[in-house]
Amino acid sequence: MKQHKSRREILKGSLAAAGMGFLGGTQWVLPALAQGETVVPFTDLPDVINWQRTPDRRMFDVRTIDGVFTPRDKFFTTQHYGHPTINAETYRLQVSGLVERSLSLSLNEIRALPSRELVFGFECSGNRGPINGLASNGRWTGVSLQTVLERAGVQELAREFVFLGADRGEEEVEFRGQSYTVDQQYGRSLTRDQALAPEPLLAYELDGQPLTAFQGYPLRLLVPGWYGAPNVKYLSEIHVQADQYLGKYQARWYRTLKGEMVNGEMKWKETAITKMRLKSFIARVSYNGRRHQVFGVVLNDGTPIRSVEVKIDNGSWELANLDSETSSQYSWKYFTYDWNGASSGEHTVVSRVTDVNGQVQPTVEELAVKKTFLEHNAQHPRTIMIA
Ligand SMILES: Nc1nc2c(c(=O)[nH]1)N[C@H]1C(S)=C(S)[C@@H](COP(=O)(O)O)O[C@H]1N2
Ligand SMILES: [Mo]
Repeated sequence: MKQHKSRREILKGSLAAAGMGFLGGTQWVLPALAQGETVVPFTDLPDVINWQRTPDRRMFDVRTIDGVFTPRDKFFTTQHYGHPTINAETYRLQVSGLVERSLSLSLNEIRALPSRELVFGFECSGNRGPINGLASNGRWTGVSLQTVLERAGVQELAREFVFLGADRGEEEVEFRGQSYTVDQQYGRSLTRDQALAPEPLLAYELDGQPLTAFQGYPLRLLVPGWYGAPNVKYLSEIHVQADQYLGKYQARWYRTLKGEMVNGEMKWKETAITKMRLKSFIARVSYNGRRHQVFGVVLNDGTPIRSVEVKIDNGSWELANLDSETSSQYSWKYFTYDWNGASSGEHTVVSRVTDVNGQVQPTVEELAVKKTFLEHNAQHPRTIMIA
């Protein structure tokens, strides 16, 4: 607690003093930290990082983390069809298909339903080191999906719940060498069990204020513990059906091809992007005198964490401290490791996380059976230069 406050103060002061901006194409300049705390440069980063290449894709600089929640204007973002303009007055959430009563809910009607808060940090399934900028942590407010579905009444035959955004575009659908161009909305689906579970939230606030256009104004689905793609923004329709939804962003664009040994035979499985794989990464190394501190982030599906360990160069794995401020189930989590007596020169620093089921974050070698690049949760050694 105390440690975080001081880090926040330190960074706020020094970033403001340096007049630093983190927007489009700005090169990151190391902040001169106050109170003797200095950031050690990573040597595995490109010289110039384009944090916001387009309005639709913005990375968060994890070296600047200075509190539990990512600031609203720094929250990472990515979307496929730009930001649709939605009029809050005429906006309606449609619930249709295999329900007892179709619904058409205004924002006020949605806000009048019982609300709850959710602390949920997630990453895009394409997030990876060394930058790891497609991840953030938020405090969201909204209504349980369950509450809305109970109001509509779900029919016996309902198996698949399709969530469609108001954003749309032309997509090519390939079929046996032929290609058809059709208009499509961003869409994702949940099975009956997933949709009727208590966790999913229809969120209308981030950090106590209406969602930004980047984060899906006016309403988005959040599936706690899952990757970014299922968290449908600009949510305009929930369609309940019996057959499987095979839209592009459900079945094709977001999937993983991975080998798995079954009865001594390698089976190649293609799977949808759902729960976040167990991951930790090092976000920053700083020093005060000869005391160095390694600071990092853990993301997973909400399974409690047993430990995080840090390894310097070819040393042994050493236990890191898990931060209690980020201990709620679906928050991303912080860890720190105090490293004494670091010598000058280049060093390699790596972290690995283990959950209470004994699952350990894999090494790059162990993850080699994964062919496609999404869900890359391997341990990531980083290099730093100590003066
Ligand atoms: N409507 C809509 N929802 C969407 C997307 C999109 O393109 N359209 N992109 C998804 C992807 S791939 C990610 S990683 C997250 C990003 O959420 P954020 O912009 O709030 O960080 O939104 C998801 N929800
Ligand atoms: Mo994503």
